[in-house]
Amino acid sequence: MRADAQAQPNIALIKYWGKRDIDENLPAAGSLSVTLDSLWTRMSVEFSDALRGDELVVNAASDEKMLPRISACLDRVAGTDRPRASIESKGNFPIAAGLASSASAFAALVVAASTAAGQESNTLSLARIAGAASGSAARSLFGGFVELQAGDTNIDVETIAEAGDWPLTVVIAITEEGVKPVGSGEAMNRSAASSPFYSSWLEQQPADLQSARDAVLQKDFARLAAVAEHNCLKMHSVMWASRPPIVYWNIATLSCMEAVRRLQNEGHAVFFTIDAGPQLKAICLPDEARLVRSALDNCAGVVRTMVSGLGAGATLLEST
Ligand code: 2P0
Repeated sequence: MRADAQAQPNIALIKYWGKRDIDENLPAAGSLSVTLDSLWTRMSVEFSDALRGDELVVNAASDEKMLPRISACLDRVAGTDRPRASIESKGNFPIAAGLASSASAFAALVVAASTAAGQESNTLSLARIAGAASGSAARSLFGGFVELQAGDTNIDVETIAEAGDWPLTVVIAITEEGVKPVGSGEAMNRSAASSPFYSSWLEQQPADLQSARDAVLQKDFARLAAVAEHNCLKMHSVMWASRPPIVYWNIATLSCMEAVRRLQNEGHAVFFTIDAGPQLKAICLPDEARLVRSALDNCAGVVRTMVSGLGAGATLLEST
């Protein structure tokens, strides 16, 4: 009746930004990401008839705000007539700051909850349940390079290359530890409703996805860098042109972009991506990681940096 699972966040190189169906939380287009290995969220789920309601503790503090989304996800895993659950979550990186904490949280949650409910579920069906709670969470069920395809009524998710096939390094520059001003779900719905660039963004997603997929399969770093940066900047352009505008960057985010550009101009294999928050993620070949980290550490406004390789999908740690 109790199970613990761990998942790592993922960083999208081709972004998910926009929903086909808000109620079912179905993405409007596909996306492609890398799953990390050194950032993690651990979730423990225990079902008990003795509880009067679900209880959630995040990093040792009770969390009422997140609880309804967690409860709804547990209902999808174990049915609405399930026993109430005690859920405990721990992580080693900032929450709701554009570091995909909801991806690793819901990926770990569905693995822990399905095991605690005595189910033997396959990874794709768990990814679909996690995706209904948080679109990007579907990708954290899988390791390495992960592609999500958006169908009319469902998603498909798979690893297209293992972490060990092409071991890239991700250097994360944290420029602000606080919670982001606008949640990504609300921000993407605002983009869809008001940005004049939204329809072109969606139209171009299949071509970007194909280009990134080919680059990964051919281990063509320059091609992946070009399409991933372009895709990231298009997503932020959609946001900037929304009404009211959505600007997640701060001055340090831009300093980090400039630092990456300088390294590129010197011939180093590195590119950047930025999500729904002010942190910059630099993706590089492992040999370049020390140099990239030191360049980002030296940018004004960078609070700290974190380094991660690519890792596995969500895994069960323990069950009793
Ligand atoms: C991504 N992001 O592909 C994109 C890029 C942020 C920027 O997926 O509304 O928390 O819960 O489905 O998964 C973050 O959005 O959104 C996200 P919901 P989610 O990683």
